[in-house]
Amino acid sequence: MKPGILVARAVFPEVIERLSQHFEVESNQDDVLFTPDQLIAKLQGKAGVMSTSSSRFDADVLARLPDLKIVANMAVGYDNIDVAACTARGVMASNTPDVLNETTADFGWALLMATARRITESEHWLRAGKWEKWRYDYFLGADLHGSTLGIIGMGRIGQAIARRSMGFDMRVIYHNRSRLSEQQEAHANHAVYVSKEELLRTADHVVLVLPYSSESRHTIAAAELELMKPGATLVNLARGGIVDDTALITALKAKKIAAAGLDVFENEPKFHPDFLGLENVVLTPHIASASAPTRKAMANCAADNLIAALSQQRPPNLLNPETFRQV
Ligand code: 8YV
Repeated sequence: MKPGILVARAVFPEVIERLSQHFEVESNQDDVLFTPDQLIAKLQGKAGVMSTSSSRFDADVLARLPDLKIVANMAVGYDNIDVAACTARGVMASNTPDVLNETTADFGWALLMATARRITESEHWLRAGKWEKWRYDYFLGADLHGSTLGIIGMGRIGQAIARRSMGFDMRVIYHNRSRLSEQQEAHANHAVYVSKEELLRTADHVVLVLPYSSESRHTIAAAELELMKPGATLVNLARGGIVDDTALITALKAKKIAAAGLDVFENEPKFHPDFLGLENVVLTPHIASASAPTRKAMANCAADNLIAALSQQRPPNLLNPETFRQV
C-alpha cells in the first residue's frame, strides 16, 4: 500500500500527479487555510506533508501527529517548523534551498529600484490623473549606481544580490552571523564585512535577506532606523518580524529614512494599515520567489524530499540529518 501524504496548500497539478505515483495523496486544490486542529485531523494516519510557511509545526502539533515521518516545506525559510521538536520525535524536516536564489535576487533588485526611484508612487500619481506638466523636481529619488549597498544576511540569496550590483558599479558592505571566505567575498562584488552598526550608518540602500528566528526578530527597530542615513532605502525580502513594522512606519512618517520596499510583513497576510497611507513605501504580497519556473522548481524540490524520505532514501534537503536513520 502506498503511504498517505497531505499537500497542505494548492500547488501545480502536475506536482500532485507526480506525487500520486508514489503516495495516496490528499490535496487541497481549493486552498483552504486549515486551522491547526484541521491540519492535525487531516494528518492522522499520514506519513508526510508538503507544507508552506503558513502551516506551523511546533512541539504541540507534532505531539499529535504520531504517524508523521516528514514535513517537507515548499520554502527555503523554515521558521514555521520547530526543527528541534521534529528531531526529538524522529520526524524529518526539509526545505527548498538554492532553486530560488536567482529569482529572489532578481526580485530584490526590482523592489530596491522601484523603491529608490519611486516607481509605484509616481505611477499611482499618473493613474490618478495628476500629471499636467513636467517639473524638474517631480519624484526625485536616490541613485543606485555608484552608491553603497548594505546587505544584512549574506547567504546564497544575499550573495546573488551582491553579484548583481557589479553592473551598477556599487560598493557592497555586509553583515552576517559569520564572515564569508575571501573567495566568496571576491565573487560577491568584493563585499566588505562590517558590523551591523557600521552598515546602517554607511549604506545608501539596506537589503535584508536573513532567516527569521527569535534572535533576528526586530533586527531593524527604532534604534537601528535612527542610525540609517536620511536618504536611505530599506528593503525587506526575508520575513515579517525581522523589521519592527510599527517603528518603521514612525520612521517613514518622520522621513528618518527616504523609503522602504517590503515583500514581507509582521502578521501577514494582515499588515499594519498605516502602510497604506504612506507614499514612501512599495508593498508587495510575499512574491519574491514567484516566477513560474522557480515556483515549479520549489514544488518539485519539496516533492523530491518527500519521495526520498518515504522510500528509505536521504532527502536531498534534510534539515535534521540525525533523523534519517530512525525511519
Ligand atoms: C515561499 C519564502 O514562497 O522560500 C521562502 O522562504 O519566503 C517563499 O519563497 C513562501 O514562504 C511559501 O512557503
